[in-house]
Amino acid sequence: MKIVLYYGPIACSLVPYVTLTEAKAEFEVRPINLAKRQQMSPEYLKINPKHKVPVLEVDGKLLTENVAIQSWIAHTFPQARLLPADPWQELKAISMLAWCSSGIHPFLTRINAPARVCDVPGTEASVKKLATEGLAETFQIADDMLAGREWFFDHFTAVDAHFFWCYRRASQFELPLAGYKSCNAHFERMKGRASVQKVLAYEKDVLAQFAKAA
Ligand SMILES: N[C@@H](CCC(=O)N[C@@H](CS)C(=O)NCC(=O)O)C(=O)O
Repeated sequence: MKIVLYYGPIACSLVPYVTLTEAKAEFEVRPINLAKRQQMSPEYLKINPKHKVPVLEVDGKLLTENVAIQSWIAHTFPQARLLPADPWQELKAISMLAWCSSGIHPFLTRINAPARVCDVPGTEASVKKLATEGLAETFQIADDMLAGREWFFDHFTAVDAHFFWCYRRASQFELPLAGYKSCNAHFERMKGRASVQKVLAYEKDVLAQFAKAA
């Protein structure tokens, strides 16, 4: 089986990189330079007309959306236990993945690119403020969920990888995160995993390659 991951540094394609690594899958990575708008190139639009990373290619078949990609990885490599075994708990985990994708990620996008939401001059600060408030609410919910626990479920799952990316992205915007004690402990725990250390080192290399090519 040939697995290819279309990956952009900093972006949420970090999540399948982590879970594929946790699953000990062999995979090739094709870096996409989002800063240079490579996702809008005619070649990439054939791969994903939604011009997003991640895309997972499996024996020539293309899969988009982290929720689906995480489910595929978890079901293809069951020994990695990336989703809980109990069917109800598995659905709870998929619900959490969907929340990361559609409940948390959009606030990060608004903070990163407020003009994508509203291009009326002078509204940028307001878009960011509202998104920051929305994000704070999601982090409080996550903080309550993580209180007294190591992981969102009773062992590490894909949900931990997805939430880690959300939290890391928020930390890059220098938002006030100190109060989320359990999220911060989870963040540090995640940084201790070999899979996360691997992707962060890889991200550094790719960013250096992109800078050299610029
Ligand atoms: N719902 C998608 C979101 C993917 C997404 O928004 N990716 C961003 C990077 S984090 C992207 O590729 N943006 C480029 C663009 O919008 O042109 C998922 O969960 O996979």
